[in-house]
Amino acid sequence: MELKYDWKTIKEYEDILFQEFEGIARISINRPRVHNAFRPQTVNEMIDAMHYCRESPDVRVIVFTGEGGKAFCSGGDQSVRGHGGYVGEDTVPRLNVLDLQKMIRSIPKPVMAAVAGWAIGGGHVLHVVCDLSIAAENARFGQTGPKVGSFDGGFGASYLARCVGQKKAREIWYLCDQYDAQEALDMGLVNKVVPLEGLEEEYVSWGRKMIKRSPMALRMLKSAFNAELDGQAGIQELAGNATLLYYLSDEAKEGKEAFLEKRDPDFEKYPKFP
Ligand code: S0N
Repeated sequence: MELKYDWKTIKEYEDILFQEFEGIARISINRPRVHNAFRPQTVNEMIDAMHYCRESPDVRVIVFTGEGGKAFCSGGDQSVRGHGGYVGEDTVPRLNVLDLQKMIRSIPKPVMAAVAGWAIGGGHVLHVVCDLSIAAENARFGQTGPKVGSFDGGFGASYLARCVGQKKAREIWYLCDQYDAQEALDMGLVNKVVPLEGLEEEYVSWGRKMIKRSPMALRMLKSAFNAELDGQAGIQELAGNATLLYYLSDEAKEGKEAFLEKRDPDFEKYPKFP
């Protein structure tokens, strides 16, 4: 599908497009022949793009999507599924999509999924772990694990259950049924449904809105939402952000300066809040 906005390529890859427009990074799986199934290389490319997104102050919001309008992602490429994982050129079986899931969750910037067509299996989990999901009217969602001999017992089960509730999450996994965009909206699996032709405009509009919001407030909120669910790893993220804010304060700087000047720190002059 022709894009409406003037997206500039950040870096060329084989399996994905990685583009930028007005501070929005667009990571799009470009394997439409297999409904954008991912092989280890696809995932490695997305991980590389996410490293860029994390480091670049110019990237404020990320959107994951898929080329072709018929699929967001159909999960792990079954044709390269080997003994113990998905096999790439190095012949090593991997489940590297789990690393990507963690990156999506921990990057301190909002990540959206823009789902047109199929979001199935590991491709479904990919949209689930994003902060926000916008679906085109042709989107179809589902897990296939127990049908094709796999399962995702991590975010794919527990975070899905947090989104749609335990009963519905168990139904999705146990039955391997497919759900249309309206059903997904009704069960809280996606934030909004729009016509396919309006999907790009919608996620750009959401991106523009979030770019106007305080980056630090969004960062703190994301880690706060994660902390409630992610145990010690979640608390570590939230606490890391608290440390970042503390480092910005004069009180924290006094500690460092006193050490370098070989004197006792004077913390008395800093405000004591009730
Ligand atoms: C998406 C479906 C329902 C679409 O059906 P439709 O429209 O009838 O199209 P098809 O004719 O089936 O597909 C068109 C072409 O695309 C190929 N294709 C589609 N999906 C895949 C795929 N996942 N891998 C490889 N090829 C795919 C078709 O073969 C067809 O090609 P041609 O024309 O040449 O025959 C339907 O396509 C479908 O059901 N697809 C499979 C969905 C699926 O089961 N995905 C895998 C699910 N599992 C995972 O994703 C695991 C992810 C993972 O890495 C993981 C993570 C955490 C923990 C564990 C795991 C784990 O691997 O176990």
